[in-house]
Amino acid sequence: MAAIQNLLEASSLFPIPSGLSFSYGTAGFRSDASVLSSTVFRSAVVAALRSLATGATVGLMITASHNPVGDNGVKIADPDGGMMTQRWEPFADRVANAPDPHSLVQLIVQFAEEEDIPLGGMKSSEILLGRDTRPSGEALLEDAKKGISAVAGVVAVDMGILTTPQLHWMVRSRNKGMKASEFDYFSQIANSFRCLIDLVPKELLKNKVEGKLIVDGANGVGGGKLEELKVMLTGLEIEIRNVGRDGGVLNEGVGADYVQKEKVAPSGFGSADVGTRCASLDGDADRLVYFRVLSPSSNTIDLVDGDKILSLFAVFIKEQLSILNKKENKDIASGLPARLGIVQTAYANGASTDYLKQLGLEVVFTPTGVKYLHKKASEYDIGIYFEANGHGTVLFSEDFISRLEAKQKELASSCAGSEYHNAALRLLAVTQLINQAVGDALSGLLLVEAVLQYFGWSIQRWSELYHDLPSRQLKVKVADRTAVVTANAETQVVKPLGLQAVIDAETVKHSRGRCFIRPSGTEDIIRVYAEASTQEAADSLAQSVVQHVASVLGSGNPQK
Ligand code: 16G
Ligand code: MG
Repeated sequence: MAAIQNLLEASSLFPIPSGLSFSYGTAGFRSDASVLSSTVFRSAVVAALRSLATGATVGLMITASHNPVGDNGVKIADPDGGMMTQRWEPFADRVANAPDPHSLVQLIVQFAEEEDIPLGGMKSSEILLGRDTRPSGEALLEDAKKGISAVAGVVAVDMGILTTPQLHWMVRSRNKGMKASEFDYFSQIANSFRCLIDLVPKELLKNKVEGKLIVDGANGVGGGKLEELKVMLTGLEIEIRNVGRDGGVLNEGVGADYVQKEKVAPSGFGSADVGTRCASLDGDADRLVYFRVLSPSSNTIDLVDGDKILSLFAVFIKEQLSILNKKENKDIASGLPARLGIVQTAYANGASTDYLKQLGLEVVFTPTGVKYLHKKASEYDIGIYFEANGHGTVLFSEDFISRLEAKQKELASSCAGSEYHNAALRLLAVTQLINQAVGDALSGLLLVEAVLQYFGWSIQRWSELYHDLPSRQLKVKVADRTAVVTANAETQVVKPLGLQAVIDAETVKHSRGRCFIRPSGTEDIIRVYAEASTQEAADSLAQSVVQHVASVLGSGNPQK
């Protein structure tokens, strides 16, 4: 069959590098860019098959997020704009590692049969391609195009340089039959931001949030995109640094990952910025953290991480819902009942979880990785999820959005301009502003800014919602990270047997102690997280657990 022959010939131009094995991992394939050609080609084949299988547009993004500039990676976005279904991950792994073109094609033919995918049929579908600003991206994107054209009936649409969340947004919009260009993305979030600012209660305008926001673009794709978006924004003063044009290196001493892990100001920020509200994006702009430089003589910061962004959003949304559901609200025949769920991982600071529970919110936990949090959050009418590292968003169910729209219309005719009507309009604006496909630093940043203006809060006031418990994260190099198996959203070690009891015995020695270990999904290491009432106690708990892990699993030294 011509289609098979075509695939065979195309893949023979992309031999896999010897001695390496690739794994789809927490967020797609990632590696040194120089060895990724065949992986990108083959991932594009997988994306093409996914598109044929679903009969819908699929996305393929070339990025390695916060990794060093020499790395690159590739991940696939499903038709709903979320991560590729986990069910297909083992297939993606087998495709990436098939030793030669013949076994590759055999694998694909067999999978296509099992999944009823029309190879070589008349069906036609498309893949949206995007890449970040990495120098290796351009060539890898060409490899992806070859992978797509090797599958009959599928076409590649090159969307150019994008943030990861922009591409996910475009895939989702395209499949919903909505406008999906970059201009549409910018317009939608700029307009909904404007709408939220216009809805700030007049009496609160006097508390106007002081001063400008300074954003660290990680020398990645986000800074330049924010510059474009900024032109369309009113009601916000932003200065953008580390845009990647002045010799700064991607993710080197800059970016959300660096700021969150090291708890220091990124390069380009210093004494002149003390007290100012600052934000940091990661290399592909799907993570966001805020911070405030504390002292003119050092680069220490007050970190306002994903947990606090989540808390800010939760307080705001809860307030809008309680306005709509006020008992004395005679203007509405019925309120707007909504199941609001908060999704965190074990990395969430214990103080944030306590705070959210004190607000009466339902808090649930999943393993690390956006795909797990996103899935859980989608089970609610409104699901807010964030990892402490700044990945997160707010999801609204279709059913809730249609009830909200109906309520808005009802209120517009009965009590336009009332607080009830405004609360409905605010929630509707949030559904438009915040990226429904995936966590998005740019839209997240605008929602933070709108909510701060709504409450009239400075970054300091926001940060004081609760005080983080001191914590420490360490990593241990081990011979085989898969030897560690966890359960209960990574809070319990199931294998090796006995290790959890040892961790428990160490943990109870410390007031407010909490500790867990997990194999990293992106590096060949075991991560150790400890929390306690003092920094010394958190450090000592982490250290002692590192020692136990090393002695059970045979390893080198703990690393920060
Ligand atoms: C990836 C994940 C992130 C997770 C991190 C954990 C996505 C888009 N990104 O960056 O959610 O927090 O991996 O890394 O899913 P680790 O497994 O090495 O600790
Ligand atoms: Mg990222």
